[in-house]
Amino acid sequence: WAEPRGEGVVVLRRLARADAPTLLDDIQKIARQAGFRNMITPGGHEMSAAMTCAGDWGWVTDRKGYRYQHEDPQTGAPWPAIPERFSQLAGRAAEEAGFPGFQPDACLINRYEPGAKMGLHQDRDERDFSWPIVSVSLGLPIVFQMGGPKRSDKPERILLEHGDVVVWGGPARLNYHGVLTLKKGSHPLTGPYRYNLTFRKAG
Ligand code: MD3
Ligand code: FE
Repeated sequence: WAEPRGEGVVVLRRLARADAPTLLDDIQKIARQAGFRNMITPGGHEMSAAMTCAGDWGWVTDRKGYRYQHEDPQTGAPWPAIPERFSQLAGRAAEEAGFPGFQPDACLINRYEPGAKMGLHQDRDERDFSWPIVSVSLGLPIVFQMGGPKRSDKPERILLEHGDVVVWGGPARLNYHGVLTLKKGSHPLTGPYRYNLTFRKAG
């Protein structure tokens, strides 16, 4: 079911649940080519979420800054392609939220283990903020923090569970957001992990 949560945010509860096993197989295939790694922020801190990417553009961070690039810095090879099933799901979710024709060219894949988190931040390295970001949560649940356009706006907490898909567009596109620390648990499909896919139009 679809739950509007303020301007520009649509939560599609469980939309990806039926597809989850194949999505997770695809994630493992991507990770065999472009492995999960804990990247370093420009400030010199290691991110606690491990990441990899698929698509024409992949998001990277190192001491030099944040950017999108065509190649995996770990191998120099192009990022793996976005699997057809991923694009179909992202397009369907965006359409349900009022963004027909969404064709993402970047898919960031985050893997959280117990203790991993992501502090409040904005996603602003993409070229065109008129396209939404679509996120898909798989595995263990996590508490998501949805803030506003200013860092000081008090975030609202939303529990994101296995199969939940959220579309962030329009006025919510540049909102601050993050996730609290993942609690220990065991999910039948992902074991100790939570995976998050985010689909973007980066180029
Ligand atoms: C709201 N990931 O990869 S997904 C990220 O759960 C990121 O891994 C989190 O933030 C995660 O950048 C949150 C939900 C999300 C993603 C992008 C957004 C919410 C957003 C962009 C704008 C506003
Ligand atoms: Fe983000």
